[in-house]
Amino acid sequence: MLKNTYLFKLSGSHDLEYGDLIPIEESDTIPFVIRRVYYIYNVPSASSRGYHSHRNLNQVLICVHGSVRMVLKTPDKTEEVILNDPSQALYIGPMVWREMHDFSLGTVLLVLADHHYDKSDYIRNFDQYISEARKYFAGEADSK
Ligand code: T46
Repeated sequence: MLKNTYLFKLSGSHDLEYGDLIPIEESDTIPFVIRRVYYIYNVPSASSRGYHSHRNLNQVLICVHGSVRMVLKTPDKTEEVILNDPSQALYIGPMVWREMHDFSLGTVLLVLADHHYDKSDYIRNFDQYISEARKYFAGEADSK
């Protein structure tokens, strides 16, 4: 996967007759203190969302119903991930460009975040993103 991203499995209780339940607990399940939760729904299939990066935010995305195609970018790589399983979670850390496409009808995308909403943490211009991300990832490599 791209730097600052990974997929992981959420464990829970599964029962063919009784149904399924997945608990989410910070530190055990989620690798940060959860300070904000939001969900995205009612997205027309022709709409795409995102087209930005965050400078500092850590997030975990869980598609609790339906399906969405995530396009993730760093300066040198692009990757696509389909989220269509409520027991699968996608971690996205700082400085990863994200786009959301092809929402199926009724999709609900749950997002857990480690900071309150902060407009100034967003980079919405792709050229600006590339410029900041190159410095960010070069700095990370230097510190190793
Ligand atoms: C992200 C992807 C996965 C708020 O007022 N509070 C909030 O916590 C959020 C997330 C958004 N908003 C407002 C800001 C905009 O007026 O809701 C509106 C839609 O937000 P935005 O266009 O940023 O939505 P997406 O779907 O493009 O991006 C969202 C998150 O903003 C972003 O952090 O990573 O989901």
